[in-house]
Amino acid sequence: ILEDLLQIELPRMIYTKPQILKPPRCDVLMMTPWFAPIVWEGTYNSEILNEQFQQRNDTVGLTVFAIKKYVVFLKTFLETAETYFMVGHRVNYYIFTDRPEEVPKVALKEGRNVVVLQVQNYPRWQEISMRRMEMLSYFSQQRFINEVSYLVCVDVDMKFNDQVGVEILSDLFGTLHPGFYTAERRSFTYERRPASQAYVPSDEGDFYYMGSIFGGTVMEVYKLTKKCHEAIMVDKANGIEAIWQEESHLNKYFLYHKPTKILSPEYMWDDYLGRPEILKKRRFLAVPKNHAAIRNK
Ligand code: 2GW
Ligand code: MN
Repeated sequence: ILEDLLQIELPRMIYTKPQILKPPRCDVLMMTPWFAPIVWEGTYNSEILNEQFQQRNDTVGLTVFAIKKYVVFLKTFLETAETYFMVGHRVNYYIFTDRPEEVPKVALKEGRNVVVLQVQNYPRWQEISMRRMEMLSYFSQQRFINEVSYLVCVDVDMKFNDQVGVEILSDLFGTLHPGFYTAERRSFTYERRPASQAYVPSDEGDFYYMGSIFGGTVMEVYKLTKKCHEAIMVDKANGIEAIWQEESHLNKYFLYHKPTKILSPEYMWDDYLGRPEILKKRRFLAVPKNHAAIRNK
């Protein structure tokens, strides 16, 4: 990746210059203490980022699980991704499902493909959610490593509502949970039982990250998903399940493997939280679901 970057030469571009004494945002944190950017509207220039990325001719993999009834979310998910996700770049959608015949046919733009990966279903929903870590690690080394540079791993009960582009890409990225970005450390819903591998003591923690969107290079996603899966299996052997399943393990992982970029809640919003002033865009939105109807067999 470093070699690729060294070969990039930008064309002449016209844009307003960065202002050292006028930061683009004064209302939000734009950088972590370990120098990872936090991505907010207004803080980056898509033209520059797109030009740099274009020259690398990389493909981005978007992974999504649609097990059992959750196939109903695929149509809107894919249609809105075609409009807003990595526009102008190469994209592979990897759809993990137990119902391949129910994957809708959606018109795709050039350079974009759907790959359906048949996987088994698990009776417990907690298991469906957690087993994503196992399947992502398996397919990362088996397949993704040969096909894409970056992976973006998301929930399917979502829709794109504004641009989500290459500004999110980095070696390892996580996303601020929209319900906790202003919260104190003690109210983060980390796993608090020392018996779990996901345990985080009350005097540690940077942010509370949401499990519904994370990613990075295939190698970093492989390491993350493998480690989380192994921790989940240790918990299982010990008869314990983390409070928020794989999201708890993800939070533990990010505490000790700091993400190199962090997405603001623009990239994971839920309208029941309203429209705070700091939120200039709602790029990726939770789709309201009828829990009773959709979740039971
Ligand atoms: C079925 C019953 C109850 C809960 C989930 C499911 C289910 C989930 C399912 O029948 N089929 C299926 O494909 N899933 C996948 O798991 C699907 O990709 C879905 O988006 C994902 C997580 O389940 P979801 O979206 O219903 O849970 P949320 O929106 O409450 O997700 C948060 O919490 C989860 C763990 O409890 C995960 O960490 C998730 O990443 C979080 O966003
Ligand atoms: Mn969800």
